[in-house]
Amino acid sequence: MNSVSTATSPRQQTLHVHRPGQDQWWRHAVIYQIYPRSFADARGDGVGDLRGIASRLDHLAALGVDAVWLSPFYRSPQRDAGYDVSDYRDVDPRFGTLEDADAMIARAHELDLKVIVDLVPNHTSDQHVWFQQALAAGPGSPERSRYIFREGSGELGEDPPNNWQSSFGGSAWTRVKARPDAPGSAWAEDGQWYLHLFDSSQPDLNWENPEVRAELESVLQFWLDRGVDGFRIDVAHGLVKEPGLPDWSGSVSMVTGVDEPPPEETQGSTLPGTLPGHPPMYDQEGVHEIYRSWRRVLENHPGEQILVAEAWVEPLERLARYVRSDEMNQAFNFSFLVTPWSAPRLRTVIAESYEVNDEVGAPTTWVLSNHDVVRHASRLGLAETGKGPNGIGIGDPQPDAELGLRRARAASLLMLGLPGSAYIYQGEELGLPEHTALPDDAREDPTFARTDGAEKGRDGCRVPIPWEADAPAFGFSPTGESWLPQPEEWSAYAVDAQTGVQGSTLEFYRTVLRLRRELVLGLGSSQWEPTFGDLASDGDVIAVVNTAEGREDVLVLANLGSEPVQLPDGWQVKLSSGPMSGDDGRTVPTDTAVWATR
Ligand code: TEU
Repeated sequence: MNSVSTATSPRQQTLHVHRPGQDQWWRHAVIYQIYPRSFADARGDGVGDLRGIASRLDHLAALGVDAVWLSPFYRSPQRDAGYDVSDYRDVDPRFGTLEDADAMIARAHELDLKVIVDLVPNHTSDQHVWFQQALAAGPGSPERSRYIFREGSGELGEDPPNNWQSSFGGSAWTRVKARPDAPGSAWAEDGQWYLHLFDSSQPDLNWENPEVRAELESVLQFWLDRGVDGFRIDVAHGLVKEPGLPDWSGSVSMVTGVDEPPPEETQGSTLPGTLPGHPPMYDQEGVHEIYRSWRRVLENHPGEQILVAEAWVEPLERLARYVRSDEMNQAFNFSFLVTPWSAPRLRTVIAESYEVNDEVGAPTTWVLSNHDVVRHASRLGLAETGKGPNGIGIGDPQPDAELGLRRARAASLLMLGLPGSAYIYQGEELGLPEHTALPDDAREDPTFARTDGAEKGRDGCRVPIPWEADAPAFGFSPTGESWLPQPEEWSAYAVDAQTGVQGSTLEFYRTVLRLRRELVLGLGSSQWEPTFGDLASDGDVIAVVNTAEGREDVLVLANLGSEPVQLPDGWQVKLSSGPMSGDDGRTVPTDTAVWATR
């Protein structure tokens, strides 16, 4: 039984107590994720770029966010939309130049927005000079030891070294000579295999090699010197693998985390302190030492830059180990993101999030959407809520758009009323749904091809966003080009179609963020509102009071039940995610959230 959600005494009602001095920007920032391919395209080739981003940053300043995080814009063959980096110190020509990056960072700072960039340390692109050198140099060379090359199993080495599966489907190993599109001369014929937890074009780096460690620290330094305010660390739980690379027949797939725990007979991890059946490629003890040394790199730099862990690690207690005081500053709260639309389940994850993060003195974060998952305006409109499928196609069960949006607005109001830092994914402020009818031949996510179409993949949440209802490509590009087709109905979601329109999702987010900032909700303390008694512990209402000295208390209440509920006495509505009901406007309908003050 969870002691927090069944609490009865006032003391046990406490969720989180703000500690004096813990007021740094990243403890309460609202961070907006820009997906560069799909934000704004200044050049008109259908792919978003850095000049496009710089030209639209005023929208984000007006929205009221504190920081932006940009998915990778480095030089890359774009086999995994930029998460396959071939040069960490250059901008891909599709996105612009280093000068464009400098100008974009400068413009953001002018608007008082911090800039967080994405660092991909688990793997490089196969077009990275290191990997090309590794192929050319052959087995046993120092060049190969920057990656994870092994001899195959089987009599002739014809089988992969172990049974690991790629998160994108298929084996996690590719044999050097077997690769069909090998760039000729540099390609070796020695028959070794290399490890790739993702696409075969994304070879995993060998983090046992000091040269790899030194190189990535120098990359951090490079971007710190260009003025960035932090790094989002891709696959932060994956860098170190268990020695010996033991077989593991569990499956780890995109979005879902560990899908299938390994069967009893499987050899799992034997490391002390790891969980039974712990995947030998994830969340190994050795990763923490890396983040401790990175923290030192940041601390030696003037200003206050941060590290954010993208780590699909459960339970939350394990995740909190990434944000101990000498490691990273924040970790994405994916446990919150994947929680089904259920008040008891959400209450549990909210309580646990505070418990584990407070234990290590880190801020809790909240996130509902990103470039890897079905947008929450659609996910919450599916018959089964929760982590959702990896993409939705024409033949799949379709979300209920109206229900999804109603719940999405309620979920966002709940999330943004809670102390901690919160993430917004581009387009979510427009109430944008997933594109659920993309033609298969437009799909680019490697998961689609690697699973033979069994998973539709992540393209549906990556479609270029609409700015102007009546412009070509809805103002995404001046020419009307768009690397993925946009649904016609998206004109209604365009920024200009919602600006100044009362009740629009955009104006709703603007108001929410303005109030959140005015009341400094991100730095509040929080407790369960006791009025609901049993209802709050077992029922369909989530009710949290966000408090701070010197300002009014704010009740953050969400009704996930099928019956309307009354606002407790003494509270006055400040803002709601949808229309209130009842003669006095104090009734909270189904799938509606409210902020109230007293
Ligand atoms: O995603 C990584 C990711 O989601 C994995 O951590 C996965 O969920 C995990 O293995 C399951 O436990 C990041 C990026 O966000 C994504 O876009 C990239 O495709 C991927 O890394 C590879 O770089």
